[in-house]
Order: sequence, then C-alpha cells, then structure tokens
Amino acid sequence: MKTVYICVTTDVIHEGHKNIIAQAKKYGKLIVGVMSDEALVKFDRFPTLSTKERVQLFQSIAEIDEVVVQSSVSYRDNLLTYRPDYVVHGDNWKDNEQSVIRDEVMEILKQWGGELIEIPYTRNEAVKRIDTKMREKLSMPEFRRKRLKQLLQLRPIVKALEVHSGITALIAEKTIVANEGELDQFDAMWISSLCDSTAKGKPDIELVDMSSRIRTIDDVMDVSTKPIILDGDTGGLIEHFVYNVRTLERMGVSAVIIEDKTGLKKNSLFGNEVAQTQDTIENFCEKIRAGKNVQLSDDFMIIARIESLILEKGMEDALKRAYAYVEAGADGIMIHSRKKDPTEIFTFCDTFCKRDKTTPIVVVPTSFNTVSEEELAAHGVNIVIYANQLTRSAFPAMQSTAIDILKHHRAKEVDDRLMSIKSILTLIHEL
Ligand code: SPV
Ligand code: MG
Repeated sequence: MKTVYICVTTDVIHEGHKNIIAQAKKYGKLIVGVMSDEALVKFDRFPTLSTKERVQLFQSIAEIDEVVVQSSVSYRDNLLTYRPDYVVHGDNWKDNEQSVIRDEVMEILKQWGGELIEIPYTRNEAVKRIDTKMREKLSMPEFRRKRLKQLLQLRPIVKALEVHSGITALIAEKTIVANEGELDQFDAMWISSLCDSTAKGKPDIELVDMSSRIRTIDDVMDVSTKPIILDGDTGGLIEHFVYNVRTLERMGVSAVIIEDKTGLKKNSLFGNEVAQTQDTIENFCEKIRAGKNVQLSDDFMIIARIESLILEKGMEDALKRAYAYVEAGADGIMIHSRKKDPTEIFTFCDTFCKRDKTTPIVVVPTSFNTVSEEELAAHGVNIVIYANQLTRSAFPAMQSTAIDILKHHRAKEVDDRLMSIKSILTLIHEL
C-alpha cells in the first residue's frame, strides 16, 4: 500500500480541504500532518484552535488514516519519518513565499522517488467567504487582545513592528519572508508615541492626546489582526490612566507600556540633553496598581518602562525599580537605553532574570541595533520592538521625491522609483 502525506494549517474544514483529502486518499494510506501552533504563527494565520483541537478535528474524518503533528513550517522531519510515496497539495503555493517549502518538498521526495501531486485549489465564493471570515474573526477584540500572551508562549522572542496608520498596519500584517528555507513574519504591532506624533507633524511630548491616539489605533485595527502594544507615554494622571486602561482593553489592545517619567515628557532618545523628570517609585507603583485594579480581563498587560539608564541614574536604580514595579502588578518590564553598546541592557536582563524568571522583558534596540534577536533572547528578552523604522524609511523617500520634482519641474525623473499606479490601486483588497 502506498502512503500519501498532506499538511494542514486550517481551523475550519471547507470544501477545498475536503476535495484535497478525497483526492489524496485515492493514492493510498493517508497521513495528515497538522502544523503546530509554533510553526503556524510564522507561516500563515494565527490559529483560533489549539494544535490539539486541530488534531481532533482531522481525526474525525473517515478518509484519514493517521493524524500527526508537523512541528515546523518545513515538511522535512515528517517526510523523513514517514517517507510517503506522494505529497498532495493545492496548486496555490507555486508563486508566493511558500515556494521555498515546495522546492524543499520536491528535493526531499527525490531521495526515494516520491512524487508531489498538485491539485487545483478550490476558489469559489463559499470557500472565499470562509477564509475571509476566519481572518476577520482574528481582528475581534476577544481574539486580538489575548494573542500577545499566547505569542509569548509560542515564540522564542516576540517581534513587534512600529505602525502609525492603516497602510503601515497592512505592511506589518502581510509581510512574510522566506529565508533559509523558513518563513517568518512580525508577531505584533507597536503604536509609538514618536511615530504617531511625527505622522501628525507634532513633537513627541504627549501633545497628541488619547482621543487622537485612539483614532490611530482604530485605523490600525480596521485593517489588521495582529496584537497591538501601545506606547502609553507616562500614562498621564492616575485618575485618567484608569479610564484609558478600560478603553484600550475594550478595544482589544493587548498591552500598554507606560514610562516612569513625569511632567513634560520628551522622547527618551534625547536622554539628558533635555530636562526630563523621573517619577518616584511610589507614585509610579500607584499608577500601575490603579491600572491593574480596573482591568477586567486576564489578557490585558500593563508593562512598566524604566528610564533609569536613559537618565543615567544607574543600574542599581533600574533594577530596584523593576522589582518594585513587578511587585505593584506590572505584567512586564521594558528597559530602555540609548547606548550603541548593548552591555548595560544585557547586564540588566541577566541580573533581573536571575531573580525573576517569569516576568517578560521588552527592549527597543534603536540605538543598540547591531544586536540580533537570537542574542536578545539568550539574555532573557521576550519582546523586541522595532519602534520607528517604518517612519524613518518612508520619510527620506518622500522627501527626496519632493526635492526632485521641484528640481526637474516635472515628475518623470522620479517615476522609476515609485510604486506603479496599478500596484497602488490593487494594494488594498476590497471586501
Ligand atoms: C516611541 O517609539 O515613541 C518610544 C520608543 O517611546 S523611543 O522613541 O525609543 O523612546
Ligand atoms: Mg514614545
């Protein structure tokens, strides 16, 4: 009896999947590999069912002889274990980033003369509706809010990208790369005070108020499903912060990071070049406690950001504050530095982790940007935020276009480096 292998990533079985299962079964004993949650979050969509639930879903289908877990995006391990005569897949993975997986499957099957069989993917209205609905579900507050905590369990390090509009949210949502035979994507979005203010042409001094920040969050939420970490600046007055926690939680934001500064806040990357005042430990702990007290779900996180290294108050002060903030209820600690050399960040993380092995650590490597995600994870960092890179890449591109149009008195000279009108018209998918 010949063996057939298919890999599945879905939470809902529609007629497209049923067709592939029925076709695959014709070739022999059918083994279905359910892609694990850990692999799925890099590959495609965030699952709404756990690996175990998805395994059960496929176990209930009569044509399937065996259901196993595929714990990587690559088919390699399962193919080498089961050595199937055939792998069956829809024909929808040839012309996108998944082609690296396809190439690898064909290469491995060659070892024992196995064959890849591709079946036309079912693209009717009913299938389209189910696929869309599955994605839309993930944008609902109850799914989105808890996703950051889920990712902290699934990812060696959670990667967040700065977004400040619908279009930047789409970039964070949809960018998937194939690299070294693996697929990868961002896990979360950071709504930065610096970039949200900059997009509005305003300084990063808490001038852009919460109503306006909420407008940005809403624009981002409208077109995306990934979890949102909000830069909450200082959190403002304790009496205001509690209301904002409620609003953010209800909207489906996953975490707010508040920094231990008070008075007129300036961007941290100025360091001591401008006057900045750090809050007292007592008052900041009070703010954390007040926020935690009004929170209704278990999903929402209040992360305390420590400015001691930025303000050159020393490592001991940073650590003392970290322990106090966790004691007050903080769900995570963000430690910030504006040094190019990551040593002080590593020292903080190593020391903090020795005493506290569970509280997540967040870093923003804008200045210490030579550090890899792997190195950060090795020092116990759980979330890395790329806090301003989209804004900083878009701005010079737009500025040089404006300069060149003025220089040439026409737009022809800049046209080659612009996105085509056709691409921009088709960039946004309509419902
Ligand atoms: C932001 O992105 O607004 C931040 C991070 O707060 S930093 O600009 O590095 O202070
Ligand atoms: Mg900020």
